[in-house]
Amino acid sequence: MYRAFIVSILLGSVVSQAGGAVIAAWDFDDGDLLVDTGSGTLGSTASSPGFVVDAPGDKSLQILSSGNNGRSLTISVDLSAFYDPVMTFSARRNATGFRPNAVSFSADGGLTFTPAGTFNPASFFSGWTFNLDDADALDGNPASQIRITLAGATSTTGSVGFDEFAIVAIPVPEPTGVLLWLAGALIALSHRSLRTR
Ligand SMILES: [Ca+2]
Ligand SMILES: [Ca+2]
Repeated sequence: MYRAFIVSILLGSVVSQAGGAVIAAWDFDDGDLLVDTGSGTLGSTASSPGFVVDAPGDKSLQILSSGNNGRSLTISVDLSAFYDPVMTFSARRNATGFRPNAVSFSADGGLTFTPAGTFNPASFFSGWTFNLDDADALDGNPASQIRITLAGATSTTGSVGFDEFAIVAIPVPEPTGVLLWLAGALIALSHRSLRTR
């Protein structure tokens, strides 16, 4: 059931994101929070985020300890030429690790946040998708932020791991393209009205 649910939400996002572009992505394989594909920033208020080697050449981000309950990861992206953003990532937790973790978004550069759901990671890495296509305030917004707030760790060895963060969104059509289309439509309309006279 659990697996089927994750697969179905992933498929749903693929369908709705036809034509989407990767705005920013992080694989953490280089052991830092700097963006690895596209442009954007990933900030952390958690104390000492670490990087775990999962396989040769593959690292993931790890945050440890109930002391980080309430701390957050915040992605900032410029969506001035994009709309309908989707965030995908993999996450896992250990037995005393963080859950539930909350996703929220900000359309004003981080002054205010709107809740967008929660997730409970499994003990193994599995994929999560948060489709923010209803968050219309992010469409075309250069000060868009998406935040994960950690909660529920019950020991100093409680952990959560993240990998393969991506923000995908749909490019806004080029203004010149829209203007050309409008001009063409107007010409076609005027021809038609001339012909019907
Ligand atoms: Ca990785
Ligand atoms: Ca990096």
